[in-house]
Amino acid sequence: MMYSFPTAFYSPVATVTKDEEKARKEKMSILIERYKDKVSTLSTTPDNQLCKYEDFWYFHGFWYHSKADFTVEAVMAVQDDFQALPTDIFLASHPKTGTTWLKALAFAIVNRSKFKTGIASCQTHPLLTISPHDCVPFIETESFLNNPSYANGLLATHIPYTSLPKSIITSDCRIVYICRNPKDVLISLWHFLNKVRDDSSPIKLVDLFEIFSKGISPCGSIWDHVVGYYKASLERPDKVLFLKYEDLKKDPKNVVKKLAEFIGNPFTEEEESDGSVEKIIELCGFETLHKVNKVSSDQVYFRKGVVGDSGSYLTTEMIETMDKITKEKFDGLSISFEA
Ligand code: PAP
Repeated sequence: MMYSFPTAFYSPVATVTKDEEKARKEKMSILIERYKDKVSTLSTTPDNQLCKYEDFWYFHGFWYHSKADFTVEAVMAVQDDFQALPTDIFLASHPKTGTTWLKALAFAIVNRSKFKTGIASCQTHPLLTISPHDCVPFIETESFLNNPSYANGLLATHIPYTSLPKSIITSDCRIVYICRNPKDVLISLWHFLNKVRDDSSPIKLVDLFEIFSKGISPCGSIWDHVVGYYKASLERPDKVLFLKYEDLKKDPKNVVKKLAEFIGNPFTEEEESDGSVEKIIELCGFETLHKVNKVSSDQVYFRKGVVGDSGSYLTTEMIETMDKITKEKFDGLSISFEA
């Protein structure tokens, strides 16, 4: 499932059929109508280079789009309607921090007795034919579509911790959060937006930098998003697991084992010695998923998948600004990034 965005900022994707697009637009209109009074009271972004393409709305301390998926209306609807089950496991993230990878890993771990994970031995694994986004739905999108298909109790969300629907916290659900160096997130987002926008003029990096560094981005600020989940992981370590994209790149085996244990599917000694962990890492690795999704609309979720790519794009001043914000925002917390 490619989640699609009908505004100028994001564009609908080619694989969505006309009927699906029509139904989606109708549901979107219902949500917009439902929340129009509430949204009309919110602050919007001041005029600047990027916001001439699209406004953002400020809701409960974070910025969102309006009139599409992953929007302020979707968050309001999820807050009002979504009922979590105690057995649900939420994969939470700010956009572009490793959501797709985490979805693939969690799905492969939870379903490993049903679907063998060795690429050579089992070509029928869902992840070898469909995108991780088809395997683990976002609650925002599902609520928006009014068509819940919550598979295996695995669900995803980009909603900040403090804005999660109450039942996720009161039901004591487990939450796995993944964060990533904000500089790489900015570059990943910039490439993504320019691929999916239907406006022909590309967004300039300098314009995106300007608002991103002020905390204005979809479900942003990234810094506050990370801090919310990080603090929750300290307060409720048995319920919130905090992961870093960079650690997953550096030491996938240990992180995957930790993830499996946290979500209640630890690897047995036998599995550890028969290479099961490595098979899952290979199945969910960038190379494999990039190849599988090459001809689908979901190819936009697989660009480079490396650490430190921002160094090739950001100016020295931009790097200094971003590093300064990261240092200030994460002051006193054990969150750091090497590059
Ligand atoms: P989303 O929030 O829109 O779902 P998300 O999956 O969080 O996006 O982030 C996409 C990034 O993860 C891309 O990073 P890049 O632009 O710097 O390349 C994408 O390449 C990367 N990514 C996706 N799958 C994997 C994977 N299996 N291993 C490593 N990185 C991955």
